[in-house]
Amino acid sequence: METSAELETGLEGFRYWPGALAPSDQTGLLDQVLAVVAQAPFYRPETPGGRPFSVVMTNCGPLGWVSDRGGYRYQPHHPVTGLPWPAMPARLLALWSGLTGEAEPPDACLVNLYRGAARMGLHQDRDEADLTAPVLSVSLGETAVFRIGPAGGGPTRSLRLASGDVCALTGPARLARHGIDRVIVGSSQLVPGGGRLNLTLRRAAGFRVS
Ligand code: MD6
Ligand code: FE
Repeated sequence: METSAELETGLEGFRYWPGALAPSDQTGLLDQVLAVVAQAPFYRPETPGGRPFSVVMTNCGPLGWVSDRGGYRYQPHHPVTGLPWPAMPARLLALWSGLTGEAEPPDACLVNLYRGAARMGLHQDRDEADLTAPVLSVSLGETAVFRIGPAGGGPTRSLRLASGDVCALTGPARLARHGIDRVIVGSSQLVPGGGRLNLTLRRAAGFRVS
């Protein structure tokens, strides 16, 4: 049977759990993410073409996604501090196993912070070694206008991702094109200083990293 998210987007394998995190779970997760940020501060990456991203980023887990003039890749250390990424918070590991049912834990979590006019252009997540494992996305703070469409191009649909919503790209939707058109400033007070946090959990390496 198709889920409502699949019906809305026409994308088999796109999963959406609105309100997956109750308010107390959101603050519990936020505390764990702020502890990550204290160890691994946000920084502003550049595209391979040398343009700064409008979002700032950090990571947790054994591997982190980075972008610079050398390209896109996963690496075990923060590009500015040189330190290993902090451990993946327990709440994220539990969410991954509970919602995806995957036997293997995620080995990378990219943390994006959107403030003001920050956005994310349409892209595919394809830097992971094994493109059969899902990518799970958790939203905290201000509501985002998310856009998603088929891997091969074609019509896109827009969906609002609010604080506590979780979605996943699985199976045939794993390479769907998606991005964030904008964030609705002032729609949540959860994140200190305002904004939206997005956490994307992945299996980046084709083998276990620890
Ligand atoms: C964001 N999300 O929500 C950007 N990637 O800020 C993503 O790029 C994303 O939502 C892979 C799977 C789900 C996602
Ligand atoms: Fe993505």
